[in-house]
Amino acid sequence: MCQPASVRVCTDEPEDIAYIRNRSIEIGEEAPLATDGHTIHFDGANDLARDKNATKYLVPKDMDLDKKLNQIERSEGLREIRGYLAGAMAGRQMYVRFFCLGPVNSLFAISCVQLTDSTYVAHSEDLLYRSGYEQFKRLGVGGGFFRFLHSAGKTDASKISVETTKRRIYIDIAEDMVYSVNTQYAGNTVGLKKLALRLAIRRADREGWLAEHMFVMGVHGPGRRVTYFTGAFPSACGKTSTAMLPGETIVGDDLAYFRVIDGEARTVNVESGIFGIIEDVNSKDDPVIYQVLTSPGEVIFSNVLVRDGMPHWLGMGRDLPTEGVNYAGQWHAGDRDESGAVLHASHKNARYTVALRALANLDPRWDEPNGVPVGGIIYGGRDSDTSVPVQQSFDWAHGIISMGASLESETTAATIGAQGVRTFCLMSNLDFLAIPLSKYIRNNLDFAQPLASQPLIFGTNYFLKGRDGSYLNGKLDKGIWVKWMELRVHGDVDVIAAPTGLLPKYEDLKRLFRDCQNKDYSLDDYVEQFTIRIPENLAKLDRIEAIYRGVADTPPIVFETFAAQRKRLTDLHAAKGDYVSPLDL
Ligand code: SPV
Ligand code: MN
Repeated sequence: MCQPASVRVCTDEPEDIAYIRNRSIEIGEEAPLATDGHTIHFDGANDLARDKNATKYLVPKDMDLDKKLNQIERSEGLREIRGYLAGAMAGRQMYVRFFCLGPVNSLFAISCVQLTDSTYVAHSEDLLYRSGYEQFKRLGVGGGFFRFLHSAGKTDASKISVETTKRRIYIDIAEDMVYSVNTQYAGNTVGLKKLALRLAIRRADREGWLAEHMFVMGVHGPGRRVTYFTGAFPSACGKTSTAMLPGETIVGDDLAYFRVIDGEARTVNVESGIFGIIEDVNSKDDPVIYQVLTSPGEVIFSNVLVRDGMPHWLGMGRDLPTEGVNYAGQWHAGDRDESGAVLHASHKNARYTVALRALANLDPRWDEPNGVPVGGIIYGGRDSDTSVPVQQSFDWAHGIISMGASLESETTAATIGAQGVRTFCLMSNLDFLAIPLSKYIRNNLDFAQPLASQPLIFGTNYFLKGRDGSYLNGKLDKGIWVKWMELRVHGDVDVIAAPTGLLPKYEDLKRLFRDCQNKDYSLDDYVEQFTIRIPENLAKLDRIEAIYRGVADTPPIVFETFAAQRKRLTDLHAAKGDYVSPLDL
């Protein structure tokens, strides 16, 4: 169908992996930078983020997927996308790659095959996923493969996809197959990332496990104790920088599978690398990743500014050059795009791609076949005015419903569209849901039933602002919140019950700030940050309840949980007014 000039089937052997890396430079999808191992890749000016509108499920006529999910009738969609793919690889080489999601030889493992005409996609996957050719030989064609077919489509002299109005990402749930065409941005093309997540959510639903948009990290407690946490944050809301917190260890930063093994909740990193947002990565806020990005070693930079062979990005902690080359071509400070908006030196969704093995803080258990035990689960959004910086749910169902299923976030540059608009983002997984919302919530609620000990659930908010509009917390305060959560998992500290959850006590945070960061945390700061904002919390409940009233088959416990939360908030309001200090609870 795609009519490539030739086909290169790659094995797990180093020479095949090197072939892709070299070929990418040879044909110009990547260019070498001055530092050994570093390359730059540019996506097109209209192709710098996930395209939610062009991403659709192919759904057979007689099937009813949730109406909140973007879909197209299967035969119509197949006709359209196969039309775009027909002949799309003419004159180019097609690469056939085999990978594995999750640790190989494990219960979690899912075999994948990617066909692509993009060396950038194929190279990225070498950094981001475990090799799977040997597994493919072992399992053969009956191995339950996820399959991905991608073509960049028509490209210009700089190898940029030009027909972005014909960009399509279609997910054929009937065949575990995803088609992607006329795009290069990794979130639309790297099959094993967000395209596989959609298929995995369906497989997990059938088989009784969970596929989540979550990091996995080890938080280091007193003594030599390590407690594992997973966290769901919408894109560009502090997920990677939480997983990379100094002093802690990373298992993964984006995708996690969960299973119950011997009565225990276990999780693995689906990937083996990071495709992370580069903006604001600097030596002060993200020292570990900054070190990797400024040292020799394999790194793909995408959509940053390049000057004299060096990558530059917003928030890197240095003055940026006033000219260079970026995704828009030659760039000078003050340049504007067609719509008159200022063109930044680097794009807000500019990223880096590195293998986990490059990281000094990689958790030693990151690749264990049975994963790591889950101590706690964190849900966090970009919320300037409602939720406290950190709180624990009353129990599993309260956490799943009032934190995960109620997650909202102000939109960011990780998806195409306006930024700063408050949107509903269920478990930060809504973009990738491939089953009805009610079913997904039910699966999350049910997951903990067989567990002897259920992970604790926490809600965080790194983006709370004060009356003057400035952020109430520093970027590294999240390092204290994870330490506090770790202590909670082991029952080492007490809490204050608020209507929305269980709050930390001032003295515990004060001690943690002093011991971990040598900082004086004032009582005034604590009170301002942890004041329960009742009108804002009630408004949020109104918004979320209205959404679930429009969701078919929402489990009744969802509405019961909202009603109980509303009653706690209105009772406190009657007694103490709009804004209640944690010291008055
Ligand atoms: C995200 O946007 O959530 C990412 C990057 O992790 S993408 O590959 O675009 O999904
Ligand atoms: Mn993500």
